[in-house]
Amino acid sequence: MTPFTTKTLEEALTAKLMLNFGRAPEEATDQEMMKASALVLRDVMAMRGVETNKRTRREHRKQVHYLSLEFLMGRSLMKNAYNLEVLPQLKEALEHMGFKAADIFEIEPDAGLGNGGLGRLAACYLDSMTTLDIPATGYSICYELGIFKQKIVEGQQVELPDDWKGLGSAWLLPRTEEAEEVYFGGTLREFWNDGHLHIVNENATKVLAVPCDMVVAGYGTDHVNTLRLWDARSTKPVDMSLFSRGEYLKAAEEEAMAETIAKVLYPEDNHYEGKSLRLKQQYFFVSATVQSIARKHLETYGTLKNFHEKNVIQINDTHPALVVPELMRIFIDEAGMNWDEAWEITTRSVAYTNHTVLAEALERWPQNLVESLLPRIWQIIVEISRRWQEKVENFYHDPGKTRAMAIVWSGEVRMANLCIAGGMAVNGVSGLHSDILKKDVFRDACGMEPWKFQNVTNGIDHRRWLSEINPGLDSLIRDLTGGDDYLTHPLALKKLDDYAGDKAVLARLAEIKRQNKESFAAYAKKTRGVLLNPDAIFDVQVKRLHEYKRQLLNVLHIIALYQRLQDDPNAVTQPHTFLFGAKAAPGYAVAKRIIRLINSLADEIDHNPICKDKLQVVFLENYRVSLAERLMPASEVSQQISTAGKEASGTGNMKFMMNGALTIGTLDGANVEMHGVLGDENMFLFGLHADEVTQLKREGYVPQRLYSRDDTLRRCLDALRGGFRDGVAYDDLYQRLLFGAGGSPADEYLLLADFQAYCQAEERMAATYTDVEQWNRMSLRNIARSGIFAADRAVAEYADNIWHVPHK
Ligand code: 26W
Repeated sequence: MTPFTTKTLEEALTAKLMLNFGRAPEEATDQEMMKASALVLRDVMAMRGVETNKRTRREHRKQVHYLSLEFLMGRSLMKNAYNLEVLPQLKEALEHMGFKAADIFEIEPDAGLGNGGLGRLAACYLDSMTTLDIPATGYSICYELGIFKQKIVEGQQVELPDDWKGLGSAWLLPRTEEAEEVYFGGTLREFWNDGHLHIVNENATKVLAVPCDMVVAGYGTDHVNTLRLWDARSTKPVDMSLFSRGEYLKAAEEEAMAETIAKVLYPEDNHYEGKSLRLKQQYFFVSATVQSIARKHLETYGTLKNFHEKNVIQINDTHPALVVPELMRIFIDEAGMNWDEAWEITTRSVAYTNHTVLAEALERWPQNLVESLLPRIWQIIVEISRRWQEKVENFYHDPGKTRAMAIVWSGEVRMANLCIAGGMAVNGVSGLHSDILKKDVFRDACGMEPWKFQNVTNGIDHRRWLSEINPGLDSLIRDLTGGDDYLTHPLALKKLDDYAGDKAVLARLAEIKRQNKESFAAYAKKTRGVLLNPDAIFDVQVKRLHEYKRQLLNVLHIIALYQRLQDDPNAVTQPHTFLFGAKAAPGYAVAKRIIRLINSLADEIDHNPICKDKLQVVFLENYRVSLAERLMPASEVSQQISTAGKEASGTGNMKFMMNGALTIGTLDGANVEMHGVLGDENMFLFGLHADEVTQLKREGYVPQRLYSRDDTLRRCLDALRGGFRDGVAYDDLYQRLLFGAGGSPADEYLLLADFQAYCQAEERMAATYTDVEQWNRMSLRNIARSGIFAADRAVAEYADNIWHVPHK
């Protein structure tokens, strides 16, 4: 039901401007208008939230709690207006009141509370859980600074703080009355009372966790959910009078801790650092969350004994793994349960999603750190570990397996094993990834408890990533499928397949892409001063910068193309623009070098007249959700070229596909499922398969052999080594590929092994592009078959197979 007409919305905005900012519409700034719009929509959602909560309590509905250290929400104004079905009214009201709607949407900062895939997935799932009427809450930290802003200065990445809360906080509702206290450090004192052993934590540092709630609207429903972001505060301001009582230092410590905990999101993606502040963040948000869930449960049911029947806690990778001992602590220390009962309830409440198989991303906390920071939690982990180990020994009688499955081992706490032991389900995020978990990474655990291991292939919010950001395509789909049914039934996109032979439809699809390319080019020109040629293929690789994602392989191919063009200026007839966007973790030196290389190459090509209107490379600064929203509709080629077996799923791949881009990819992650629905004929597959990668490494991979054997490759690598016109040499990258460096083997990610196959795939792609009709047909089929990659499907699978909650 639409909550507003244009007129009533205008009235609400006017009232909001006057009440909150003391302004009449004609005096208000864009910022004030953006805030007023957010507040008006927030009011509607908050009212619906009251109803949703009442119903959940009244009907004793089971609730999902989605815990993630990252929620990469991006912007919310257009999204919420879309979901509330008032987007046209909002645009009209803004224009009528003398504002440019596009400008109002544009000034909203991205809520960048995440790094990449894992964080964006959490945001998409929140939308689907709400749309499917599942009572669900997301939990994370209200970071003061989100993912850093990236500037490119002289070709290199510079990180700037992302102070998003000024305008971004318009969506947040602080709830001081629901604050929780979280305890760090201190010493344990045990005593017996009433026949029970009691444990109290003395001299602990106390931090107050204050929820800042962000209400989330679903589409086509009045159901709303909440994203609860915990802010850290000290319980009381430091008081000099405490000095005489010797409590001053404690108070100062509490204040310092409170100020740092929620300060900044860790910008490492797929790389574990082991910093104590990160562990504090994890426990802070886990403890506050579990206490808050338990408190509400007790209010409704008066007991925690049925906790698992009414709650399920989904943990997004191992980062919130401390929920397992924290639940045990609350059940035992606060509710007085015995170990077995507490364990039974815990292990029936928690489920764990794994998002990476990279060894360097697996969390292993030093035992000393856990012990000193979280003494009671440590005791509980030790007992969990002891019992688990006993179970493993009794099952396998094999010391090798005992070691592999151990939770506490040689001075470390292995968080993945803790999650497997303490949870009812473990899932990977694509078919291939889940198989690798079962057969390799968690083989022994799967052998003992096979029923726990599942697959849920990732999905994306297709309302945001198609309908909202690509209105041209949205209206074509509505015309062809007879309405907006696809918004809630994404498989309805399949109907598009019937038009694969319809020239008029294909022409219209081409025209939509053309328009989107032109508007992206206009945006790039306005904001970055880069001139993009809309006649060129828009060939895009956007994702975090990581060696396994092989941006460097893309670069090697571009160098080869560039060299071919120098030999023969007529070698390239179809203009080709390669677009990159990627943030590198600030401490990841190699990734930063690759960014610089891309910029060096872009500059070289830019200055060579032979390349004019033929070849162009552009590095898009500060890749983020809102930039992706502009880019996806304009993209024609999607680069998904990770070393097979390394990318758990990928979700960017799905966004491109839904917007009609064709994929050049390896059989990795969800590309495998894409291939399953598209077949060889609708994508450009290349390269080694996951098992071939393993085998090649086992046999001993010698990239130098490829270097000496392959002239094109050798010439490419030599050019890379010497660098380009800016005088920066890339001998370091050359050395890494041919000889290895810093402990990593030569060409760890097999770029050289896949180089020829990749070049051939690029050639097949370029040849297909010249057959305009064929290209558009393939594009249409990609859109038609992308329905299974909707987050609605993924969330429904979680609900049916893991959470056991009903849904729409
Ligand atoms: C502890 C440091 C750290 C930080 C983040 C380790 C690991 C991570 C994430 C798990 C990395 C991540 O975002 N993984 C991505 O998750 C996506 C959603 O499932 C997948 O689509 C990507 O393939 C995977 O790389």
